[in-house]
Amino acid sequence: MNRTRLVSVSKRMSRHLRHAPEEIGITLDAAGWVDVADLLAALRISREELEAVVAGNDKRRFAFDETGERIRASQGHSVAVDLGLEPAEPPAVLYHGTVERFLSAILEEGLRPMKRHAVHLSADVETARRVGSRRGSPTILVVDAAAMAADGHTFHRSANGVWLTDAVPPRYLKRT
Ligand code: HQG
Repeated sequence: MNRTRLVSVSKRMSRHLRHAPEEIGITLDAAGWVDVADLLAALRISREELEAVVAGNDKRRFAFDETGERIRASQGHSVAVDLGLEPAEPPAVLYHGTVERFLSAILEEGLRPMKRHAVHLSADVETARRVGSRRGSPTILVVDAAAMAADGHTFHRSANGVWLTDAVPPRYLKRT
């Protein structure tokens, strides 16, 4: 499968496995899973193509279950799903890449999940920079995850290594 096709199928999968399953007539279960057979039929792709997209995806956005018969997005949903992740001890600091135009709101009200289920945080600056770059010249915020955890905030780590938390109040945020 060439790169253009790979990216295009991946984008369709992100859209339908995170935000709009009904657009292609599929239903996600409570944990976000869909039967592979249903997804293949809905996207009109083969199992080999699906496997190429899952394996070739730069962020490992999708994961099969242990049977290989179901698939889901590992994070990023706006539809109601409970990924069933165990709470995890975060590293002392995490990073969030955003853009200047959101900064005054963020520093005033903290990071909010906006349309997604959770605030997405990165374990390294490089990843946060890439996340921020999607919207323009990136600004990196440092999150005092150790203090948040000590204060009782819960963190989860998605299957593809993204750190998730409900919200980050402004007192835990610092500009780099
Ligand atoms: C901003 C991509 C104003 C926040 C990425 C961000 C990530 C606020 C935007 C994943 C705010 C939400 C998630 C507040 C947060 N006031 N703006 N209080 N709180 N924001 O896309 O973190 O490629 O929902 O800074 O790589 O950018 O899709 O979140 O700019 O991992 O797999 O509101 O999505 O992954 O945007 O990105 P998003 P995000 P995928």
